[in-house]
Amino acid sequence: MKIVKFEGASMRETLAKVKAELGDQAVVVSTRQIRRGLLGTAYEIAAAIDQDDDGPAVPAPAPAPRPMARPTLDDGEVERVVAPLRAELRSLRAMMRARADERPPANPDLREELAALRRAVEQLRHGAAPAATPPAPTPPPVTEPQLAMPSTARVVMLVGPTGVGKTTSIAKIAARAALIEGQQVAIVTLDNYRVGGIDQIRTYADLIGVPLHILEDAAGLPDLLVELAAYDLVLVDTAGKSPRDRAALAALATALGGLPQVEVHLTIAAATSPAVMDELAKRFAPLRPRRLLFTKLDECGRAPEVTLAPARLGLPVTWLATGQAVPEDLEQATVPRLVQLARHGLASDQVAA
Ligand SMILES: Nc1nc2c(ncn2[C@@H]2O[C@H](COP(=O)(O)OP(=O)(O)OP(=O)(O)O)[C@@H](O)[C@H]2O)c(=O)[nH]1
Ligand SMILES: [Mg+2]
Repeated sequence: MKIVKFEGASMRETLAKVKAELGDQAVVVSTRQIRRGLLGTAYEIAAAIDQDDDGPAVPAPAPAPRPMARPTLDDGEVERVVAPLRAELRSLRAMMRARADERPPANPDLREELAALRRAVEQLRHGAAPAATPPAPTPPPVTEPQLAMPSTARVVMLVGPTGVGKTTSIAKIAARAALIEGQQVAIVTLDNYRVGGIDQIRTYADLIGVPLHILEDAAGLPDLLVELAAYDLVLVDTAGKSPRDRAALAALATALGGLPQVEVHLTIAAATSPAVMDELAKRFAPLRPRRLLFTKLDECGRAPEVTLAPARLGLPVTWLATGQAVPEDLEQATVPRLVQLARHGLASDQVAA
């Protein structure tokens, strides 16, 4: 495997260089904006390519057989393995309790995860050897709400309060899809009244090289989506809504009522308090959000709400925005990552690095 770095004036140009030199088999491993001169910027892409001269690919070695169960473990060893499981169990229990009264948890995957952890702790207490790694959770059925779930729709709309990072997140998602994954992407904005709102998204669309459609009125969305049917991904940006914007929210809800294909993501800053998150979920409920997108993880320490809110609101998390840089500061949410951020925050990455 060889890693080669390329530079260019734009992402598109740099990507073209990667393709010209390494061909279609190259895999982009990182992208970043770099400074050139006092005011100039350029883009750097690191790409990886398999090298033939490394010799023929050898099949991966078969996984080592699991160690045989040992009859006993000393107390310290049991404690070392049990402690993180016990903490996990506690946080899952707290999550369950927060979900509601005495009813059994509605989410079967949380229930399964909890049961698996309980079994693991019991096993260790009774002297069985620990598995090398915790048992892999069974893949979740896509119809049930989970803590984390990737976006599955062709049309994605971000909604949420003012200034939370909707437009920046749209730019990050668009840049990754268009420039790294080679998808045909279009951006639509409904943010037509805020001064500078259109300029901001237009700048991003021009830089990424994707078309931007400005909609005056949410009622035009169904026709526009028909027009954009050939695109792999259509990202719809909306204006932040204050509680006074009830009319705009109602108009958008009406348009969305006939567009079940639009996957609405409620975008919230990770440091938002549980009470405010619940209030936002209520306010945006008419838009029927199907996912959560957490932003500004770089601005908070521990972020317990990134695991608690999805369980409480019944909405899985798609993406996590971890800073202002486009397109770097965006991650696909996974359950282990959410648990890590909930417990230790983003700063723990630097400690671990
Ligand atoms: N620190 C940090 N800042 C962010 C993040 N995402 C966005 N921002 C910044 O937050 C500010 C507002 O971002 P926008 O993308 O314009 O927010 P918006 O939700 O589109 O705002 P409105 O359209 O006014 O509702 C900008 O300065 C962004 O650079 C993030 O993950 N971390
Ligand atoms: Mg915006």
